[in-house]
Amino acid sequence: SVTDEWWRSAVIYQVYPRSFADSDGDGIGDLPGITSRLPYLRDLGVDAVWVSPFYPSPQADAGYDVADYCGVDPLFGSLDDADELVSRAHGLGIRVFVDLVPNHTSDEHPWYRRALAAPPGSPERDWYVFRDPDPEDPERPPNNWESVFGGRAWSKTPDGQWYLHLFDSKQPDLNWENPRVREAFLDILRFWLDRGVDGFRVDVAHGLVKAPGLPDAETVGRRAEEPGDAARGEHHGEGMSAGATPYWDQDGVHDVYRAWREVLDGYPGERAMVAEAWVEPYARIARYVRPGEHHQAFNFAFLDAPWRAAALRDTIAESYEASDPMGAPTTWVLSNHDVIRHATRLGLAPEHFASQLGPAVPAPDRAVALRRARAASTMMLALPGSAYLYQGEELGLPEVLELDGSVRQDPTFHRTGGERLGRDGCRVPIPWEGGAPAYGFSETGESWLPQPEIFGELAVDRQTGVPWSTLELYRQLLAVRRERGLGSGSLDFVDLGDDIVAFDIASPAGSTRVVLNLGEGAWPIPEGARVLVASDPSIAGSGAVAGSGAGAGPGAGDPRLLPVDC
Ligand code: ISL
Repeated sequence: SVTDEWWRSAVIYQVYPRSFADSDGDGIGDLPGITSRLPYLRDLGVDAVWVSPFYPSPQADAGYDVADYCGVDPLFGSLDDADELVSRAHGLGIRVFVDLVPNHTSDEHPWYRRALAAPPGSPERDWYVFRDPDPEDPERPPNNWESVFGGRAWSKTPDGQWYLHLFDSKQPDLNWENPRVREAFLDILRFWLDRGVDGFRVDVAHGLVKAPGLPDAETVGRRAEEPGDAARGEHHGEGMSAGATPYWDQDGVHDVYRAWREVLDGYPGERAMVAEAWVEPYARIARYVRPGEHHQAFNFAFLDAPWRAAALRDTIAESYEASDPMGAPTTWVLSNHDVIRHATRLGLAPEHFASQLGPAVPAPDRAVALRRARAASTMMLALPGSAYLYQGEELGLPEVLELDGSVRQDPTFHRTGGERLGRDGCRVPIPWEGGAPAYGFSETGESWLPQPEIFGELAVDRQTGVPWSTLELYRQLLAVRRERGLGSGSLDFVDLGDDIVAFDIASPAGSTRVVLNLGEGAWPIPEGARVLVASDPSIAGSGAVAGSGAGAGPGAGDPRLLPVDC
């Protein structure tokens, strides 16, 4: 339903177009595929979808290399298909965010082609970050910056100048000092807002503006190479915090977002934007969300939090504390298209959590990881604030770790010669029907990445209507969240012992207790309480949803979480 500031408590579902549903049988998902599955998302109970990039692109980074911000890649359909998606979604009460990629374009974008064709020093080149090489050595780049995907952040052009790319060499960084770049993006915002989209997910929002003079990044003081640091260092290391890195989180970037916010506010219907800013500490993110800028920013704190009660409690408490000055509640994220799916991650040792971009990850015990993932999701969807879901997490899909190098497409894998595994394992196409070719992803049986057999068991049709399936758990969670007003409630921790994360949420619908038990013992169900939903049948038994659930005993070590109606 359309309420004031809907985004404050919204559940927003990320669709990764190439892997969601394929309508034309080429093995790559597309916009008509998404549209055909919108009723599924309505039944799941989400408020909005965020659709990852579907613009014309050479697909060097799965569409995060945009060659035209105002079009649709034929791979995914047409502009008419985009319009149809938005209008059908709206008809079902689902809002739509598109993904805006302002830090860089594709090297096949006409702006970049024009820049390359023009001489050094020309206005055309000024759209990007071109620089002469190190004066002492033309073979050395202008500074020591490194690409997030591995290797240096500069590549040489045929005329001897170098261009900056914080990501792949096919993703040249735009020059946000150039007012023409700024104007161009205001037009892009208007283009999509005019077509009816409800807002934007802003890619690499902490990038864009670079420190004047492009000074070397300080390498001293960065943590030494602990396991998992390869990835962690990119977005969680000291190097990222408080403006210390000359290419992240510069003060000047906020002017950009203030101008964008004015554009959004000029449209009816509470359009919104969410910042993807990998910045630490989390309090620093408040600067992206203060009034007049983004409505939300992703809170990635759960992606790092080890499976320990104290760590989870701290993560929640710190997130609320940090979001206080934001003027908006926090968001919650357990999975997305860049990280290890939480139905695998939560079974790994913490040093592997951030190693999506790191070397091979050992396969965890799937049952343990899934049980934890279901408990974590139950907790997340009960937390006040806005929650982001990544397609397939509602099926309990694991990360696919065993993909052969020959099918991997993430530039990270290729840029590092396979040293970093990359992100393909969380991007394997969604299984819709357990018995169909490509598990219903595509009628022809084509799939751009091979799906493992376990995907057949986890297919949507295999879980629909099945008690205790992960899909039914998510449906219940979203229903309970809505009925109990959890997303907009207020939270108070309850002390039920060291191994239990427990809190009460007060809302106009009443008080709801949420319990995540990581220990061995039982926890007391408050007098007169009724278990509304539980992540684990071994704990609440058949009474978990409607019965009394009294005396529900724990399975040894079973993590579990039961919102309880008090
Ligand atoms: O993937 C990461 C960690 O697992 C990050 O370093 C990620 O590259 C970074 O957070 C930015 O991500 C976004 O921009 C990238 C794109 O590859 C990602 O898919 C996108 O989410 C470049 O556009």
